Amino acid sequence: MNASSRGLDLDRIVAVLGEASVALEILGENPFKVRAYAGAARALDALDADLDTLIAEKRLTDIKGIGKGLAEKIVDLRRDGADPEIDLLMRRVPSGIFEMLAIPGFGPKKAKAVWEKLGVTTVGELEYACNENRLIELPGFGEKTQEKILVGIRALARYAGRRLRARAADEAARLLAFVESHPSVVRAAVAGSFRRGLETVKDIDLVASSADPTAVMAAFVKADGVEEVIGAGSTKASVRLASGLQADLRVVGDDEFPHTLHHFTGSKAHNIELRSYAKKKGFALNEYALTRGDETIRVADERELYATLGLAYIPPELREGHGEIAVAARGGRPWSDLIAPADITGIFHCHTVASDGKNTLEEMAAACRDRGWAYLGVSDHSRAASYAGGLSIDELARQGEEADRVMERFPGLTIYKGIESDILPDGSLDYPDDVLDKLDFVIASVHSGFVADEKKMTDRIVTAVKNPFTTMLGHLTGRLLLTREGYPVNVPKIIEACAEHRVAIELNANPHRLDLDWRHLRAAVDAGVVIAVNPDAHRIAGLDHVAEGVMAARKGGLAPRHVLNAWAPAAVAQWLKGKR
Ligand code: DGT
Ligand code: CA
Ligand code: ZN
Repeated sequence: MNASSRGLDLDRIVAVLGEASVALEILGENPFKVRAYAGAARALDALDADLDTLIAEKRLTDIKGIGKGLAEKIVDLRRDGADPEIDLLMRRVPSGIFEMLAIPGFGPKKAKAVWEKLGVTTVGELEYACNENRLIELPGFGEKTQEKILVGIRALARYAGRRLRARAADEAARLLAFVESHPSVVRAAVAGSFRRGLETVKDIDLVASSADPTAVMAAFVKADGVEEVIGAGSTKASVRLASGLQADLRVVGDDEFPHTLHHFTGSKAHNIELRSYAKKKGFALNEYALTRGDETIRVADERELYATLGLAYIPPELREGHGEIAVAARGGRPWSDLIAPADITGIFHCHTVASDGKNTLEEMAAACRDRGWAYLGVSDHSRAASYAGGLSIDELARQGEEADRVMERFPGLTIYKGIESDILPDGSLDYPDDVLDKLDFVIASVHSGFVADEKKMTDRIVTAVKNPFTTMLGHLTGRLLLTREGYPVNVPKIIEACAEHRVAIELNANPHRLDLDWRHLRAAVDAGVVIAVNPDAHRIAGLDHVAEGVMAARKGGLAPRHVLNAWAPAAVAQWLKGKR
């Protein structure tokens, strides 16, 4: 028999049978069937006869381990490239599950457990679940396994396309320090989407000035962590780092530096708009220089570049081509008032060992004090979140007493007693009113019962916003960056409801979330909604995510006055009281 052009070759057939066996195991099907598929895959893999001959002579069943049913499937795969029964089977298992199996030490049994017990169906969700300590509770797992899985996931992520900005930060800093340390380098900076504070980045762009670019290039391609040199010319080098990230370095003369830095900071949309604006003003702007007629205009830095063009300085975070040039040209808001990490006066949304956090309330309190913060809003999971150790009414009351004790030990630190309440399917909160009434604040979040119906989801959230006990709305869309789209919701409608009912909106600062997206923040604050930059910390280190959140807030153009936890502590206290 001659296979049609759609038919699979032997290797692919082996792979399909192997995957089918895994799918059967994950679905909990008959173990004999699981083994039959795996056995057939192995037998074909070891085949030394010609497959097409065996098929033509109907001798497939002569192979040990291949029965009549499987022989028919192999014929289908060889002839049509597919088999109906295997297709049906594969459709029952989310494709992300198979990607998980690439994690070392993570087999079908573990995949089955996390899918069934935690609803995890992608590598990204699995990573998130590990970070939230969800795996240690599962039978057959433990702290060590969880840690191993995390290491495995990082290894997998090495060659994926984009990555979280936070994941590139260490390497960006290290490479910048390396370039800056070169004796001939005058100035150097990280550019690109990283500098603009975008939530994900494709690569690391670096720009440097030097009188000896060749020497800088030669050093750069030999830097620690460089695994492969993709290209190296006289002014540009591209390398692949051991982490899988690509890094590009451009080296120019120091006169050109502000222009080159500006160009490679982008964004492309901002660059294109700025060039056409410059042209209208009689200038010509490119990546090396600003000129007017025959005259080359030297600028010391980017500030001078914008000033020369008659524009207010536009910080990198705002250079997205979202109308910022028009604002700067109108002499509109100068962005020197953008929020910075030092403006943060305290934090809300912090978990402890009482639910699924790693540290005690006391440890979290000490960490907040160490960071110079005046208050900590503790909000463990509510009782419906049984998978996350949600608090019973009694446990919540005990945490309140614990908070009082801890506060005595940390004078100057206020602990606001709160809860991260699940928004139940009907939009109600997870405790009776008299329990909620005793709390200082309530974060209402959707954690389960995601539905694809935008209207239903929006109504559910708006119902929670209308609840007089809701103080703020947690991670509004439920997205996980690079992993899972948020559930469909009508964000403008929710913003409107929050404005009307004086509910703050969280900017969840976890680098996987950064939810609400910065692209919506402007509309929220323009409607009068207050934003809370919340770390959603599950351990002490998680508190520092607040810096990522502040970066996203800057991209949204927010000033401290727009951000609840950048207000003076007394104003925060008053706002919370005003809600009640
Ligand atoms: P990424 O890498 O996808 O996270 O985002 P970027 O913005 O870092 O993009 P990248 O690395 O491709 O290029 C860096 C900057 O170079 C970009 O922000 C603006 C500038 N650039 C790149 N291509 C063009 C272009 O075709 N026209 C203009 N005007 N600028 C460009
Ligand atoms: Ca880039
Ligand atoms: Zn949380």
